[in-house]
Amino acid sequence: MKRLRLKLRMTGIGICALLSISVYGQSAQRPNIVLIYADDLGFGDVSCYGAKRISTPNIDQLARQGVRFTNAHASSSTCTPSRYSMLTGEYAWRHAGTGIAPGNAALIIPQDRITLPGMLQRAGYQTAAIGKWHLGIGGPEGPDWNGELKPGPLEVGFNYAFLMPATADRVPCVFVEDHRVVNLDPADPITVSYKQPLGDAPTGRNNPELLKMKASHGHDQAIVNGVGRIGYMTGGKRALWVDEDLAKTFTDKAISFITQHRQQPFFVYLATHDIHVPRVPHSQFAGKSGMGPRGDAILQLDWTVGRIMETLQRLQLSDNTIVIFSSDNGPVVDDGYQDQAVELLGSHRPSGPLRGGKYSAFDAGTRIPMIVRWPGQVKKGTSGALLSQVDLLATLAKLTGQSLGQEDAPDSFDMLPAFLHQSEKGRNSLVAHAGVLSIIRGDWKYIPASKGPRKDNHVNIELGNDPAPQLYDLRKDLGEQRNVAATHPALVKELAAELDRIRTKGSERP
Ligand code: NG6
Ligand code: CA
Repeated sequence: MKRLRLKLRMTGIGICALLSISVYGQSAQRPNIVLIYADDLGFGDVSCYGAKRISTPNIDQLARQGVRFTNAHASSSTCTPSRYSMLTGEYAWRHAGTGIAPGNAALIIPQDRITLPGMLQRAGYQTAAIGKWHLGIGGPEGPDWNGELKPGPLEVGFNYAFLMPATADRVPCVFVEDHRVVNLDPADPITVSYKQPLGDAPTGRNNPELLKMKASHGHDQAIVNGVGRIGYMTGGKRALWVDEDLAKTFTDKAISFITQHRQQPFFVYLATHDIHVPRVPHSQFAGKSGMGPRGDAILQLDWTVGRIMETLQRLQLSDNTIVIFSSDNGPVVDDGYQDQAVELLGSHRPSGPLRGGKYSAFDAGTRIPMIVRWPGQVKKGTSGALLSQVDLLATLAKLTGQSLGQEDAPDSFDMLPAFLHQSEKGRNSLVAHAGVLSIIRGDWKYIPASKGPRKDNHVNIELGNDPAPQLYDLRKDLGEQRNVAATHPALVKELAAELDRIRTKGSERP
């Protein structure tokens, strides 16, 4: 018995030794990783990034205990492409079909591609996707909501999934767990159409009297829980989610996954619905911010962060867990519902000092809050290093000792020293994607001439399009007010050539 125990202990030592094999001179490690990915949260939306009218104590605490980045970017100024890029390490604009996905899109991530969760699975992690997916589900024929929903997250590297399949403003308004719609009554099957109304089911357009929150643009098709949505849906009554409970449901699922897997390394991708539209926060938060549902949703998001941190603390995992907090794109105030976000905004600046917002090529489109906490490993403070979420794959691969092939994650750089704030040196450049592709290199931002509209009047956001090329010196002009392209023709030419090179080469990594 004694000998067996000794043997086991020796094997244990052997395994530990294996786990800390030196990779390029640095030891591979396997901390737990929790990635809390907010939706449409702007650079200026939380108090540790300068918001004054709203207080986000839990997010601020993360920032105090970790590193707060001031020049980190989502790859794109909308959701689907940012998520695609972050999970694959490949800029979404290289891959057709990665625009904002309809609610009945087929799985967008190719199954033969390395992914962030797949790489971590290889490193021995249990991986979960919880919350907003918006990357399509099902084969080329699209999702079978009443049958097996496959392929999906489980086929691209996740061991477990509990999802809102697209967005809360897109049908079907049901949860998907692994391969099935949760709580579906076979006697009441789901029908979804993104083309025409289904029978005589009420719609936001025809029956506005049934709405508890009216649309300001779009969102006038199916009515679910008194909210008009994009797309038509009938059936699945027992499976419908309750908007007020979305945050709690996702947070609880993440907590159970963490609790269940506390003995092994885990990766939880918790993609919150907050603060996307429709903003229908729980009564615990409704009316609490004084800024209407958009502000209340920020408070609810902060609560989610607090509950996750409390759980890690309670399970004594707080020191051995990297917590990453970020957002998929910049902020929008009116994104299609009359929820008083505009009227109650007051002095709050969702973009902080930046120009533009969601959908925009200006910096507020992609520059987002990003905080990394890992006690004892991350140097506390603020970093201005230029980083992209597309780098998470190569960075965490380096951390966990996983090697990447030349073709894998072609735009992802190992930025581990910057990520842990051991260094202030970020990327040399990055490509930001809105309607147009821009390049940021050092202090300079170059937006090529583009034909699109200058402003989206529905959302009241400047899109950054201009028939003339634009060049901004972000060091002196963070708010992109003075276009200096005309006085720097050589630099414009150089940046245009660099952008072209990255675009045509198929990879940003050398
Ligand atoms: C737009 C929607 C907007 C939002 C966005 C996607 C209308 C009028 N607007 O088309 O409400 O859903 O798509 O947002 O329908 S994202 O954050 O998921 O990219
Ligand atoms: Ca978004």
